[in-house]
This record gives sequence, structure tokens and C-alpha cells, in this order.
Amino acid sequence: IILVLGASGQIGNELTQKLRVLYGNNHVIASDIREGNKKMMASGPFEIIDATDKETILATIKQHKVTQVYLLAAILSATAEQHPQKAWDLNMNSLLAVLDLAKEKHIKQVYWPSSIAVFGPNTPKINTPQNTVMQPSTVYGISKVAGEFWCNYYHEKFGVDVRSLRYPGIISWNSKPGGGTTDYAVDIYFNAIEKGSYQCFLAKNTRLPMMYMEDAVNATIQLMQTDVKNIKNRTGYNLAAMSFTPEEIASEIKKHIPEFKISYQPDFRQQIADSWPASIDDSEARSDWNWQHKFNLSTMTKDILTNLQKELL
Ligand code: VAH
Repeated sequence: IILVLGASGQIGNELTQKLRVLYGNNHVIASDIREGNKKMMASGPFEIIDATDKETILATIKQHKVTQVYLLAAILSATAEQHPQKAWDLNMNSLLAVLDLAKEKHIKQVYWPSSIAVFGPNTPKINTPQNTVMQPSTVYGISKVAGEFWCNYYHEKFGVDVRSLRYPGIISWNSKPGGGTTDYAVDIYFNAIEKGSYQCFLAKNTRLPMMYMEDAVNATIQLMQTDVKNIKNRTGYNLAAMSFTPEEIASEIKKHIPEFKISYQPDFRQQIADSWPASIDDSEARSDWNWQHKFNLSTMTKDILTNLQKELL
């Protein structure tokens, strides 16, 4: 039985749906601090759980005989800059609670998402390697670096089977993100369909590593299903698919919506984006457990616009 903490979030929502398809609706307990969307609430068991509340998580584990926990509850980069203490508390205390439950043998396996936000301004920006300088300049990035080392510590010291991926920016049409810096690449599609224009909060040449949600969800499940002997990294595997700028995604959209207009109004999130790599080397994930992305900018754009046109029009 799987428990997803943070199931109402951008990744948690899609991950829960995919896990339910694979394992059966009643084998995946969804939970979050607030209810999920209609589809989530109708497709299987849901519980209101504060991901930092170890006792409640333990009670749920016992009640449903949970063996795996996916911890997707977090405060993302932009919101974390506005509420540093809250972000640190949620991002760290939820991880430590779940790692302790695994150390105490209440669960067998943990998934915890890291991020390319672990890298900072003095990290090599092109094809950033798996092992390199990590001096994040954001609260979110600090919490992710700390989290990576806690995961590795619990694995080395207590044998906890915790697995982690450094997600790039993740783009979805089905669930809206909240509080991220890469969210412009989600908002742009909704605006292109609904308004035919978009004011981008990052500068036009801001290149960032990005990935379609379907690839991110598949990578997560693939990592959790791979034989333990293939896992050589217990901090967080670099994971990549593509890199693009706002200008490039806008011109891809114009191939489908020729009259689409974009303008640029960088805000405080520009500084966050500028501290991150432009592209990521994920060769270790590809060699250790056969990771392979499927979507690039043009196939992702086609898939999103087709789905949104069905949904919104
Ligand atoms: C954010 N989507 O923007 C997240 C992610 C690398 C970006 O960590 O904060």
C-alpha cells in the first residue's frame, strides 16, 4: 500500500493518478493539508494529513498497512523566499518525520524529491554534473541540499531505502503548480489558449532545465521500482529532458497559435532563476537505472495544447 503526502500539489496530483492506474485505486492513499481536485477525491481514499505530523502519518500507516511513502509536500522556491521559516519547517520536518518512520521500520521505502535548486550561482551552468559545487542561494535550495544529506545519512546509518531525484522545472497541463519559479512555463500555455497573450515574469533569454510531467512521473516510479542494486546515489539523481528559454517556448506556441503575443516583465523570481543551471548532465541516472526521457519542447507543446483545447474550449 502506498501513501502519497502532498497529493494535492502539482506533482503529487499526477503521481497519485499514475500510481492508482498501476497499483489500483485502493492501494494508493492520497493525502494533503487540503482536499484535492474532483478527480482525485473521486478516484480513491483521501485523508487530510499535515506532512510534518509524524503521529498522524504513523496512524495512517498502521490503519492502511502502508509500505511505501512518496513525500511530495513542500513549499517551492518563490513562496519560500517570501516565507523562509515556514518553508524550512515544512520541507525539513516532513522529511525527518518520514525518514524516522522508515528507520523505525514502519515503512519499507521512501521517495523524496530533490531539485536542480540544490545548485547555486557558482555551480557550472552547462551540463551541470551529478557531483559538483552546491551552494544554493534560495531557501528552497538550502532545504533541498540539507534534505539530500539527511537522506544519505539515514541510508548509510540506518539502511533506510530512500530514493530521490533532482527534478528540473516540471510542466503540466492537468494540475497547476504553486509558488515555483519555473511555473511561467505552465502559465504560458493556459494564457495562450485563454487570452492569446502572456506577460512572462522571467527575461526572454532565461534558459532553464525543464521536463514534461509525464516524464517526471515515469522517472519517479521507474526509480522506485528499480532493483536496489542499481541505486548508487542516495542524495538525489540529476534528471533532465530539455532546456529552453521563454522566447523558445513562445515561438513553439506560435507554431500552433500564430497570433500569440508574449511580453517580459522580470520580477523577484529572475534572481532565483539566474542562480540555477541552464542544463543538467543526468548520465548517472541513464546508466544506473536506464532513465530515458520521451518528450521534447515540440512534442510537449503539441500534447499540452491539444489537451488544453479539449479542456478549456
Ligand atoms: C520551483 N518548480 O520552481 C520548482 C522547481 C527547479 C524548479 O524546484 O521552485
